[in-house]
Amino acid sequence: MDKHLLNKILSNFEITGNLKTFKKISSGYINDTFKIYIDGYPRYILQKINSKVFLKPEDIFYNIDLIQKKSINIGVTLVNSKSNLPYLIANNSEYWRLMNYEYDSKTYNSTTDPKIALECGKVLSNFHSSFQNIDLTEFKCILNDFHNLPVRIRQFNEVCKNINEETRGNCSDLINTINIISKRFKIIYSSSLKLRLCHNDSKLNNILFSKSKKGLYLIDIDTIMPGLILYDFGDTVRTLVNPTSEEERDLSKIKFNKEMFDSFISGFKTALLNIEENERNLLPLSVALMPFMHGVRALTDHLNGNKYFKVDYPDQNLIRAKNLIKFSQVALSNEEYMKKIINS
Ligand code: GN1
Ligand code: MG
Repeated sequence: MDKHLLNKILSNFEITGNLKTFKKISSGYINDTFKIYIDGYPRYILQKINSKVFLKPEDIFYNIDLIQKKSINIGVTLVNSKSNLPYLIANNSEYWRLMNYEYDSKTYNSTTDPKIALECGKVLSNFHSSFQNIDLTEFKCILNDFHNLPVRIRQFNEVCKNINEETRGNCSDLINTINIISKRFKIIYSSSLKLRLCHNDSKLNNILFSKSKKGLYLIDIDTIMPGLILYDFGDTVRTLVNPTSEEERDLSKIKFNKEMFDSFISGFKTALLNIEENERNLLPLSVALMPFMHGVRALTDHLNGNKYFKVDYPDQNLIRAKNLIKFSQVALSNEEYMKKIINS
């Protein structure tokens, strides 16, 4: 994206300052993200929303607006465009948004620091506590069946029907593993669990920290919609207790760091969040569910020609799928341990 175009986009937002420079942020598999420096200081995050994924981007802002109307502060602040909307529509169909950049903040792709785990626990339980009594009926569903595993498995099976023998051969171990493990999660989708307003993408690198490692808030507000606490709990924990990222090819590096889990739970218990018994019983399984579902989605996309996730090289979705499914297995073998800590 060239500087001229980004400048033009920015000129439609209510901002001050002169010399603007841009840095593309490469993490993220969906949107295009840029850090904006003004007079040498990082001041804003500019994003172009992926309209192939988010078919109704205005629904994202509708949900955020509802939250703000209830005077709940989620941390992220959107800058209004000159038409007084929290986004800009450019070239008829491109949705752009601008957010304030939290000065001196940072994110982690992976860490083994228990202090970070403790803070993640606090940030996640505070996020959920603030929505504890919110009326969900008004919120829009941003992405249908986003974390519906049975639907994701159906989509995966559909794609598998159409692959050639060579591809099937290359992925057969992974496909078999998926078919075996997927049964483990049936209990989640047959339980009647409380619907809550969820972040739905609460992985470690979507949690913002101060320089002194204090957890600030969750960023990446695209998928805030009703869901299960399991989705958020599982997504934060999978990225915290695994010392390596979901891009790692060397599967022997994928581990379950118990100290990180313990620390996360200590933080998670600090907020006054009411977790119901049937939710609590399934929290450990959610730590396997989320990487499993992301892995199935990544493999589906790989077999389908990488149409959904942005890829930097042809096998990226396959590498992620292998990594994520492997971590799911590791999490399943730590289910009893997690139960013990959660109930202690
Ligand atoms: C996508 O682009 P990013 O990293 O925010 C995806 C999430 C996955 C994540 C990584 C809308 O999020 O569900 O957890 O990749 N978001 C969407 O696996 O599909
Ligand atoms: Mg996201």
